[in-house]
Amino acid sequence: MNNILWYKSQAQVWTQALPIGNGSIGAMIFGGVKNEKLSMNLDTLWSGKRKDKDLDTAYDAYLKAKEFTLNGEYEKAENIIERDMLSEYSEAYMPLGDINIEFSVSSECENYSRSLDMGQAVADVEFNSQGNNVKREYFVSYPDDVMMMKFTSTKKTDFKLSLESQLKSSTEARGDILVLKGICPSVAMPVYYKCENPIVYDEENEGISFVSGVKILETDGDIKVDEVSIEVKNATCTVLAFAAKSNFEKFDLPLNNEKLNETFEVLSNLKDYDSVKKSHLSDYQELYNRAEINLFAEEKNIDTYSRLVEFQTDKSDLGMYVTLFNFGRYLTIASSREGTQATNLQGIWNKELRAPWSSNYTININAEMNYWPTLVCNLSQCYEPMLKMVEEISVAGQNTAKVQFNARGFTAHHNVDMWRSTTSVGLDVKGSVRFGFWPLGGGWLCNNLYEYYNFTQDNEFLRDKVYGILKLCSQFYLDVLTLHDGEYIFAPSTSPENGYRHEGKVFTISETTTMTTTIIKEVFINFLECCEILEIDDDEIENVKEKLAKMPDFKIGSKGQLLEWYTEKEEAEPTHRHISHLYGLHPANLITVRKTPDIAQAVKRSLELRGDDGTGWSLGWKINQWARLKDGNHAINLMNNQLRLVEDGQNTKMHGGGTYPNLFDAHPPFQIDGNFAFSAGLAELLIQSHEGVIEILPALPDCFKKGEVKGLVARGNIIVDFAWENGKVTSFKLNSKEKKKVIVCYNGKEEIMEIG
Ligand code: FUC
Repeated sequence: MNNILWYKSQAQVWTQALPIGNGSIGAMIFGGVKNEKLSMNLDTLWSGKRKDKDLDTAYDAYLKAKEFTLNGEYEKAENIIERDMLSEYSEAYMPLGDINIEFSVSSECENYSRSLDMGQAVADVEFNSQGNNVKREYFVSYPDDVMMMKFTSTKKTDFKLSLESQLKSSTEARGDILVLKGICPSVAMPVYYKCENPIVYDEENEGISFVSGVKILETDGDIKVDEVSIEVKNATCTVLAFAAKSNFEKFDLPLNNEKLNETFEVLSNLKDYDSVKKSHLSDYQELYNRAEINLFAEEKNIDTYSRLVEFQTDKSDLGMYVTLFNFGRYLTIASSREGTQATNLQGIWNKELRAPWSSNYTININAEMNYWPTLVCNLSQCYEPMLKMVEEISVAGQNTAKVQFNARGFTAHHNVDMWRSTTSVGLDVKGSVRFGFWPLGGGWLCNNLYEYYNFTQDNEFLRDKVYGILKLCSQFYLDVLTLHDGEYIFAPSTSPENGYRHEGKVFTISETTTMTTTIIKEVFINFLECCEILEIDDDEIENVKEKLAKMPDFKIGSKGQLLEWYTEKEEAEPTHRHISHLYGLHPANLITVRKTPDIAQAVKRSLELRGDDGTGWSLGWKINQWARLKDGNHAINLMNNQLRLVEDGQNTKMHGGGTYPNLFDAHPPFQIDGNFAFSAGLAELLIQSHEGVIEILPALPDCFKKGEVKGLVARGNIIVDFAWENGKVTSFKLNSKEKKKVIVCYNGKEEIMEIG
């Protein structure tokens, strides 16, 4: 059951529909009896084009803002940043369109079930309508790059399939293929930006176009394809395939219309349904079956919605945690594969032209969070799109570093897109400095980059990619650091996206912030370690060492909390969803319970003061934080909060995050990061390896009485299997391809072991 989501009725709204995907093509399956709807996506459909958005006024403004900030004139600093630094917004991720299918069955039916088998990445809809047993099956294959649909029925059935899109589009018949062609807008403004024409198609500056098509592969019925639909009559079995391609090639290359023909190549090269399914299963299961968690709880044989409803009052269904853990792994494989785009705020599933926050990459937490479970769950191949994004940003962000800061290296602020725009956004929005000005994005992305190395130990990748990117990132910070009262700080700074009170007003700009300092230190430390491993005598090493030694220490405030800003300030929102100042504990490892117990205690105090509520991703981050504090019972409270049922349209105004009926994370609205943070958090309760020690059951919650784990990965490229009962590890196995010595910590003791 922990591998299956199933429902007793068709989805009425998108957050009840079931997601499938191969990293590139995404579909949300509604499972309608008479009227089926599949809401489709393609990872490369974004508005706009590559454009230099950095403002020429920015560097002067930065120098003035720095001076104002260091003089305590925060208001002047914020005003000048907003006026002269904050620029145009990132582009937006676009929905492709819908496949609508009308069947000649009555909408009255019996024994309805709609399911997603995560063990196979196959979705099914089954029911009996007036004696007609109907089964529909859907999956998206990565090897064949298509979505397959198979409709079977015991009685002859007719259906009519059509395609529609909110994008500027048209349909046509091309032989036996129904084609939907379209184009993305040249401009798509974020929903929070009020203007008269938020969506603009500019013929002079055309956006990305796409070609998608549906083809009948097999049927025993009669077929008619015209320019608006595919009709099949008297069929008991029909197989259809959907393919889609855009003309996007790479962020810095022109659009390439030749790529559009690939849709037809894909559709004409397909083998029969069974072969496509067979290669889909072997591709998918090779990844999904690598990891497994079993909590040996009694399985409830009820539908997923009822299960979630019951869970609100009865937490005995421990399998719910495992199901959500598996869903995060499933979503990783369905949304991020080699060669596809990195997962955005909604993974690859978005139905709106103006999606929340443009469904872009928000890198002051969200995009990085999407990749937290990938490595520990042994899915390093699915990490490739993230690595590619970091590499591309390290190229594109050099302009932002130069124009805004007159610095070497690269930087990125909190929003980036498929075009790798790295500038600070917020043009014409009062107060946008709170989120828009945050040149620490490159640094946080380097955490993901370096973690990839930590887990995989891929030395070639370290030498060929990581080293160069870390060096560029270090150079940027080396150039912007200022000596102030004997310490190197990056002024001005913000702490995403929180504010503090000062002389009766709320500000976000500060001399520096704890997050800023922590991220820069982490970049420097990783750069030095990288040079050491590769035995590179880099000319920046001395400079990095000197500045690192004079950067501010963590500071503890009057309530025992870790300070968020340069000096102790009164927080404008004490329970703010971001916990940026705690970055050092997680995802970084500058603060740990072993190495820095006092600071870890201050983190704990800060978490207590922030409280156990928040948006979906905020709850997810806090799960991981409590896990690193080795407090599994507290983490479970947050997991339970994350499993709060949220129905479509429920807006809880930055608090009360939870889970939608289809198990998508509810910020609300839907945002996929929380799903990934949950999976990473569950793994973090059971195994940790960030302190040079492999710790088994570092934060076991009391309610996990008995369990078994297979295939989780520890840093050092070590696959770990173990079992426990009543809080004690009963067996474990460490698998490494290479011979190495490791320290293992379990049942309160530490052992040095030789493995491999
Ligand atoms: C940041 C967060 C919001 C949301 C958005 C996409 O601005 O503060 O909660 O996640 O990104």
